[in-house]
Amino acid sequence: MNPPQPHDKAPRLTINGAVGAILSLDHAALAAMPEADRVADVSAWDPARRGSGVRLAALVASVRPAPGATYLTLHASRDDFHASVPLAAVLDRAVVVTHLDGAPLPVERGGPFRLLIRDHAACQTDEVDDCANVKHLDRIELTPGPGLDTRPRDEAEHARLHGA
Ligand SMILES: Nc1nc2c(c(=O)[nH]1)N[C@H]1C(S)=C(S)[C@@H](COP(=O)(O)O)O[C@H]1N2
Ligand SMILES: [Mo]
Repeated sequence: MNPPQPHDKAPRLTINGAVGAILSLDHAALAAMPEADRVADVSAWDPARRGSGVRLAALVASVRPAPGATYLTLHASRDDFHASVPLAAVLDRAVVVTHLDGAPLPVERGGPFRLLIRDHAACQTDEVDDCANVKHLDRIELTPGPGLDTRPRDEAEHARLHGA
């Protein structure tokens, strides 16, 4: 891959949809969030994951969700992957992983931003499953009811996705 060109914009995480205020943050802004809103080591949540991040609840609170916003629709434009999960079910148990060893989370690790849900269900067993741990996350959309969801719906689709 070519090195980033000077005109490349720093990646941003946008939170929009049914909100009072749209938020768009780069790595520096996410790193500067209050200590209480950050998770210094996500391996405490999931031993298989590394890095630091921001509590989903803090990001959602900052945008002032509309009363009717009941779902979070997570968008990864990089590979056109999307998942929509009930807001109440994930709000207090998810973190957006933003950094690894002080640098932006690499793409190979699901960066530049990646959702991580604590105690998620196994793939395809629940609305809040491992498949909802969206990598290359660039937009979190608050939606009135379920939004776009391209998670694999059966074993064959799942195998195809992971084998790709
Ligand atoms: N952008 C993006 N995020 C994604 C996927 C994907 O294909 N694209 N696959 C999902 C699925 S089906 C699973 S099970 C987990 C796997 O995460 P891992 O590769 O870190 O184990 O990522 C989820 N997040
Ligand atoms: Mo999955």
